[in-house]
Amino acid sequence: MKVDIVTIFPEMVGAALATGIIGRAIAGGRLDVAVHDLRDATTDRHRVVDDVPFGGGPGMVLKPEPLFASVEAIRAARGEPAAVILTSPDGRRFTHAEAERLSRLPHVVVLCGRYEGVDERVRQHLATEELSIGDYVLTGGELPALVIVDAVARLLPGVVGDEQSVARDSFARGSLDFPQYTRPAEFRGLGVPPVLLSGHHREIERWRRREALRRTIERRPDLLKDGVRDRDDAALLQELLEQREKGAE
Ligand code: 4GX
Repeated sequence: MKVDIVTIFPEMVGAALATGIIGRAIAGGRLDVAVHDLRDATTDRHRVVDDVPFGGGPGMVLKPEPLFASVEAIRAARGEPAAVILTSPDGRRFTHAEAERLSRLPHVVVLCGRYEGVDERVRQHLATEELSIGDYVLTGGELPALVIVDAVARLLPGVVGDEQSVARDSFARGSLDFPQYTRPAEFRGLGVPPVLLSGHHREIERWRRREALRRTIERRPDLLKDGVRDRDDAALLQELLEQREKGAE
């Protein structure tokens, strides 16, 4: 997959992508990321990317010319992207389902917004979609771009070593994760659920599914409504919901 990121802080974005699993995916050629300095697409001596808003008011707005020029240079050098994403608090919420959708595209461009925002003509005539990573205000779109690239890249074949672990990811299943323990079996007097030490794989699997569902009912009941479940999970869920009813009486 090809990804182009347009930003006024290319060093920040480049450094984050060079590290860890994503860095390895880029080094191994599974992910082709190019980071572009928005200022390289300016034509004036001072490399100005922002200006005051028409109509007045506080703050600055990213000018349209450098953003259009940057995407046009990307088109010429790297081909026509399948999506041009603007990171913005006004965007559709970025979720795991959105990550899966993007992971099936061959080439995406991500534009990092800054200041009070971008000229509306960028939103309407350059970006093909706007994505928000959550309802909070950040200082710029660089962290959202990195969040999006990270979540998408780990879905690409061969990026995360264990394919099975990606398929079993909590949001891919529609429930939260089960509790994890590692050695030692007793730590400061705190034990580990005995079933995990029993070696009974079927029972361990069932315990994990029950605990994952219990945690999801408790913390994120909203996830349960559209989750896909097999018959065993449906039965476990029913059982837990009934237990809860009783507990509430
Ligand atoms: N999820 N921000 C972008 C500037 C801006 C405003 C409007 C384009 C349009 C954010 C988020 C986020 C703050 C990044 C405002 N750019 N982006 N920036 N939450 O809060 O994506």
